[in-house]
Amino acid sequence: MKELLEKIHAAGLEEIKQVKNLEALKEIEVKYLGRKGELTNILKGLKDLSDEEKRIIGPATNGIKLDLEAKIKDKQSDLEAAEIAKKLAGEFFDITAPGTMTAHEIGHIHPLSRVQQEAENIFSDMGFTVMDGPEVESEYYNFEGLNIPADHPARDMQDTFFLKDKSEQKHGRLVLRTHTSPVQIRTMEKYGAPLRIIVPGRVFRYEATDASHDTTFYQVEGLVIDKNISLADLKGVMAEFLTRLFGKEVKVRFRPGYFPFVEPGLELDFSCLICNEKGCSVCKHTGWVEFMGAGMVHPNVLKAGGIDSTKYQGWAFGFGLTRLVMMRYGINDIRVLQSGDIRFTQQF
Ligand code: FA5
Repeated sequence: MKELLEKIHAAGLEEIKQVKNLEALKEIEVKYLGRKGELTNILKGLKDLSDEEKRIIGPATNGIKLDLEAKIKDKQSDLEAAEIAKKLAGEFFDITAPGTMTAHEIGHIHPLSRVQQEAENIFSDMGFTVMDGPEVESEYYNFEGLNIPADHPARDMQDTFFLKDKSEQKHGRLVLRTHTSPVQIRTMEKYGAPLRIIVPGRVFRYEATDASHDTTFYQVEGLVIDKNISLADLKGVMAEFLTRLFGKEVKVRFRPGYFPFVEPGLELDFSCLICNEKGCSVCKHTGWVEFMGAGMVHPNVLKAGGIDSTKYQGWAFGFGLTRLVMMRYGINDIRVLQSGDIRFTQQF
């Protein structure tokens, strides 16, 4: 029996030594160590041997089994390493080749921000300074300082969001500003005359929404204060601004309008670029598009801003930036602009 074991051991070692691939190695493993393998059979037959033989053959068989197991494992590692090396030798991996993944998408400027930046650049070129002001405003700056006292019917022109905060405020209750005009007073107080500013910014109105009205939208305020300033300057500045913005000649015209903070007050229209003044649905067949409110700054407003109205005068305007963006890109519903819908913004 002992000789048989030694023969099996030697044959197993030789076969493991000679084997050339993993498949054949697996066969050797089954042949010697499997459930019906040669060594397993010997172990199964131990029960028929004498106690004396059992004591010798049992441990000897187990020793051979462990040895073959270890040799098979080593051989398996060698064969696996050899296979990987062979594969690598046959392959060329070009680490400088461009990847096959599509490039990561990066964001881009929202059309509202883009037109705002263009407007800021054009006005800056004309010598205007770009100013900013708070979106949460006091009633004083939003209304009283602009010549709209509490009992004035003009308060109803702009439905207002009031803040719940009831704490004692120096300048009345807090509101979400309904227009950018409060920054007129703030700038006059801070810098005095002369002034040449624009104020782009977000404003809020408690209104029912439709295709051209939103509760949150953007305006651009303009204010020029100096000696010998007239509405002729306003007409020239706005014609130049719109011509540069649209890249073709734009005409402007005045119509009478009413705002408590200007006197006289007016509305400014520009020539319809869609139909070249022939008349279309956008300009309601008039050839002109309503654009903004404007006028000569009211003496009460100059006074609120600490400016001597006997020495200085000026004009102010306020236009809807959001509606300008709609006109620029042919957007027919204002509500999509700030909807956050990525399908909309991806078009620009
Ligand atoms: C004003 O807000 C004045 N502060 C403008 C002004 C400034 C006049 C300086 C004189 C001197 P108005 O309420 O008309 O005016 O609004 C100005 C522009 O904002 C409108 O022409 C329109 O383009 C835009 N606008 C008004 N309401 C909405 C709204 N709900 N949604 C989108 N745009 C609006």
